[in-house]
Amino acid sequence: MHEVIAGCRSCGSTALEPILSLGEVPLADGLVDASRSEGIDPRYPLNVAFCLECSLVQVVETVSPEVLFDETYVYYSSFSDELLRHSRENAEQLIVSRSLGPESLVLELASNDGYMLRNFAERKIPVLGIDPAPGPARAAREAGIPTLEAFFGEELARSLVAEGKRADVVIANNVLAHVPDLNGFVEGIRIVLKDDGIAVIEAPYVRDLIDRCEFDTIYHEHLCYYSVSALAPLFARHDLSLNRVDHLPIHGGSLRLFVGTRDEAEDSVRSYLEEERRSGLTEAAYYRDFATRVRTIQRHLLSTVRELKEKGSRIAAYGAAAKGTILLNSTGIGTDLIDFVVDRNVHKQGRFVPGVRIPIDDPSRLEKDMPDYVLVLAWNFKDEIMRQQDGYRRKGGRFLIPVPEPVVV
Ligand code: JHZ
Repeated sequence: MHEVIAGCRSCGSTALEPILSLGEVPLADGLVDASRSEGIDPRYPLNVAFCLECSLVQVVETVSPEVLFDETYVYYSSFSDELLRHSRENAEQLIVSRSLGPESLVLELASNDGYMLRNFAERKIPVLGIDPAPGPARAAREAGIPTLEAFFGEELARSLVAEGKRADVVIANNVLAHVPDLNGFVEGIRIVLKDDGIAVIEAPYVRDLIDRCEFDTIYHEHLCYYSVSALAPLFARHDLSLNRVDHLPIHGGSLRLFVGTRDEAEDSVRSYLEEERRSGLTEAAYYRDFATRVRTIQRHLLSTVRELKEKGSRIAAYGAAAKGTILLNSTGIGTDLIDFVVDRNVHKQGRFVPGVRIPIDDPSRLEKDMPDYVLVLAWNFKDEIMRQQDGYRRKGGRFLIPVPEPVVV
């Protein structure tokens, strides 16, 4: 059902130092349909290692992408206003900075439900989305965004080029972490990119993950956790140049990378590389206390939730996020402590969080049921969620934010 890598996903070195084990957990986005409620949810070991050669942090187990991104994959990007705003701003900047128009082509890898490409399509800029998950790809097509339901890699890139499709802009947000054939994916970007084109790539920043103990963002979909130091040699191996790095708050802290076929590296790249070396991010020692800090947070969170429950509180959770599956299962918070989870994504409602089997409902249930506390599993969108749930809060409801350390607000 899963494979264990023989060497680093980027450089191939076998010098991999284990840094964390989250035990055996279900697939983070494998939400359980009511019709499957009889069965047992499959669990897979989840172990993280650091490559002593190229400093890439990675999960050593690979679950087949065909299993992860099948018909049951119901992550739709369009349910967060903040993500939509973030994507629109990015698109608007690119339209101006790259002078995009009717002759251009914007290609998005992991285009999901068309949340990003629609910003270009609205301006009559030709777009093509590529996404392997049938549900989101269908939603994108229904919204008028041409979308290929496929996994992107070297082969698909070559066939696009053979059809005369080379991109002025390749967008790859939250997908570089998801591909088992990392080198094939990056090679595919180089193949499909015009000589003067640009690839704009977003991925969660490993430094934020480690420093803020965002352990729940580790799961089988996320195979790699990137630093600039690990990324630069990956791109260089494929004759691509990392030309600019931005650090953004989205998803608990992400890197936005600007990559091209020409070496036009700005100062930001050099300063990130220097700063990462200075702070030790390229050394195994940086990661050695991570597992202990994760256990401390998990223990603290479990005891906080238990104490609230023992005092007679009713507790719900917000956000059937992938990271929520990991947080609940790896911490041991189940239906004994949490009554239900709410989520705006209508495709998630009526299903269950895998493993712990907590039912997922519509957010309007919070104000109706008035649980005493809401554990915010989508803590990366906590401001948006608390704003949206102001009614619940004003009636006396309280929120429990789990990371970087459990706090009631
Ligand atoms: P969200 C996702 O992970 C998917 P997840 C993926 N694994 C990835 O790579 C990372 O992002 C980066 C809901 N919600 O986006 C929507 C509301 O209901 O933090 C989502 O189901 N109301 C590919 O799933 C969930 O919460 C709201 O107001 O961990 C958030 O999931 C908002 C803002 C969200 O990431």
